[in-house]
Amino acid sequence: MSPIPPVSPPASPPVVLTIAGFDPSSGAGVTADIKTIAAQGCYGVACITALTVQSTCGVRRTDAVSPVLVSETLEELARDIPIAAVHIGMLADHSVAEAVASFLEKHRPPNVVLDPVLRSSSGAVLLEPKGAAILLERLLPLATAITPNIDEAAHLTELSVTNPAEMRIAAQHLHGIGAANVVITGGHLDRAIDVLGFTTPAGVFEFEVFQSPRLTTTSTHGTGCAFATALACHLAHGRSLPEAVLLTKAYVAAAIAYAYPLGKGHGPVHHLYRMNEPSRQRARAADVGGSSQGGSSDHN
Ligand code: PXL
Repeated sequence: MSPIPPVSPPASPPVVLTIAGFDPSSGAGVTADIKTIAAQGCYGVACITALTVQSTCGVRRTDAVSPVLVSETLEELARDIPIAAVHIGMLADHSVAEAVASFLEKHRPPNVVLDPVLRSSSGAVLLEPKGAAILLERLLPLATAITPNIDEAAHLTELSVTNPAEMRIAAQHLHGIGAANVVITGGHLDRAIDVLGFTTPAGVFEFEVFQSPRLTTTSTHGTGCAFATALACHLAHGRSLPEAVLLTKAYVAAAIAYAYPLGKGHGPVHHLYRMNEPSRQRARAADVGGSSQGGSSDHN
């Protein structure tokens, strides 16, 4: 009988850190982000910046976490685990934004995707104006990419942002104030148009426009979080920005298309829709039946 070969541990996936608020309905915020991260084949760790009281019907209340707790959480994670990418979502107030900025300035983690979350779609303030100033002055220059939607782009640039031409101008403006790369998401337009302004290896700021049909649905809660978090994951996998945006857009479109009804308001997207794909179900059934050689190495 041949000896049993030593079992080597499986390769660890890239670790993606999400720094964001807690949405108890798990459509947005850290619990949604962990699902998005798992769906891209990465391992998610999280630092909660704020608790919110909300459901699919809207945000009722937000309470920022103590900035000391945020700093200690980030330092604890950074001491222990190599971080391949960071997603930054809701920051709630300026003291939390400052704690996050100090962490980024000290550790300079790679692949930082900054989603400038200012308000919920129900209109609740998710970052007060003093916090937005910190975001622009200290976080934006440290981000690999910033992912405002058209409303956030208009707010940050004080420009009108209602069509692809204005999206380009706003992206150029954000680049001018220190953003290396900018993705303005236009899910609110007639077609789902995203404009990527990115710095080429030769140092030139170029544009690429991504278009897809607009999906008619009420399951849109957390699409911004899913987009920014999936983008961080694709960068963690080593993909270029244009490729990462393309893959991210496809993921979010499918997560919207596969969403199931939940709650009385705007339901969540189906972050883990890939678990229901027939080929994966067959692979899992084969695994359970013991007939497989150990299953697929595909994490998605
Ligand atoms: O989608 C923006 C957003 C981000 N993070 C948290 C939220 C929301 C919107 O409600 O609650 C925690």
